[in-house]
Amino acid sequence: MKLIFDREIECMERGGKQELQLSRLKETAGKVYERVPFYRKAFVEKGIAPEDIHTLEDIKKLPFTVKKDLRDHYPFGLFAVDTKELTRVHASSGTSGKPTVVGYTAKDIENWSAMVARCIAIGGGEPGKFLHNAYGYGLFTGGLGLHFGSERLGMVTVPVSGGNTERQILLIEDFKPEVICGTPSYILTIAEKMEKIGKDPRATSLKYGIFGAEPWSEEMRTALEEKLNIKAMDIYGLSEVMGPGVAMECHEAQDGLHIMDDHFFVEVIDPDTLEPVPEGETGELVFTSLTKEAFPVIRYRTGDIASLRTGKCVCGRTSVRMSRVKGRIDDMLIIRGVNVFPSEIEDCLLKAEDLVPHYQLHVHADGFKENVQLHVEITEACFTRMEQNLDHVELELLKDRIKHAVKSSCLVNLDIHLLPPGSIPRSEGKAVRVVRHKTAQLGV
Ligand code: DLL
Repeated sequence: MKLIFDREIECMERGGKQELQLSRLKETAGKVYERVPFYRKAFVEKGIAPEDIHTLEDIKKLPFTVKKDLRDHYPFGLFAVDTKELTRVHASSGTSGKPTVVGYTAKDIENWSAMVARCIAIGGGEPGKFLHNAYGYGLFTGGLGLHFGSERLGMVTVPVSGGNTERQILLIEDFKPEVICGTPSYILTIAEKMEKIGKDPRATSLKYGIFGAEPWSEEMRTALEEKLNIKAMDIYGLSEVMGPGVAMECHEAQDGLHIMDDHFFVEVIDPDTLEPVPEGETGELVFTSLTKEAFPVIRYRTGDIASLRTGKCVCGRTSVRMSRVKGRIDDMLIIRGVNVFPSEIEDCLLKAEDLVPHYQLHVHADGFKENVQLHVEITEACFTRMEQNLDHVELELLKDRIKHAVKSSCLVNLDIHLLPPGSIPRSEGKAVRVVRHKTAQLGV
């Protein structure tokens, strides 16, 4: 049962891996064609049948799936098994109306747990050590996904979930975990709370952080590593494809996320033309599941922006690696014609002194124009200095510095609003980086 490094799969030479992927792809295509009316119709409309898949390249002939398809078939219409065969469902909260629902058979849960176990091991976890799991438990896949993976790996799992930050700190001190999991923004909140109550976040037993579920930047990694004296690794996943554990960065290289490509086939496409982009170029991630039973997905368009690369990693693994997610297509702001992702702005903020990485972009639609304000908090030290120095010259200079930094790296002018420490709402799960305010449209 113990599983730290599945060398046979993770270090498989590419030809062998591709053969495995092709046979699993054929099986999945056959299954959805036979059992999911939505896919049968989409295949027929494209003039393709499962027997027409001869090579991995043929995947391009298959139809895409998008989030709306899940909503349109709410709750179980895209499942390939009878609901009697399910072991569990999860759902995403869904900002616009109904949630999107995903289902798992017992075999799916077994595969998912094994994949997350691999991910935790890739990120430095070991059997017998404690793992503090601060991802939210419930319909969100983060908490239970990491939980089952951690148990599968043989780690002592602390199912603390998100929230109650003081108790999190107590448990970290008393149980002495080596690994901590949670959204990067919430783990930062825990570290800041430790500082506030006079505890040294660098002095805990923690060695590795497994952070994901929201976009974060290299600068945020440095901030978390320095604050907590740990190695911080990126874990990626989405409920529609499985949940956490679709890809994970290794602690040896911290250089791209190893995709579980024995279970998923990944493509990167240009979201406008829908054509694949060359290796190394950025585009939208698209996943096809290769082993899922209850809810297989064909060419699921994630809306996440990243790039792919092949080649052996220094850790020895040969799986395809994805870059850090740069942002989501729907979180991308187009400010006076320039595409900007919140994570690019985060990079600039973290390079500036006197700021903490708590920020929000407020988008005010004013007729057909969008006005974007950047709200960011200053440090306690800067706030105290500002209170003593009532002419606020220091603040104006700081604003100018940020404005220039954002202008030179993201090519846009933003309205900067500096706020006292603690003013931006903290989240126990995914941080809200973009807030859209709607005002009346012109001519209405
Ligand atoms: O967030 C699953 C997860 C849980 C991943 C815990 C990692 C850790 P959803 O709630 O369905 O599932 O949200 C999926 O979150 O499409 C991305 O936009 C974003 N996301 C997930 N991981 C990362 C990451 C979980 N490492 C959506 N970097 C995805 C950037 C991420 N964005």
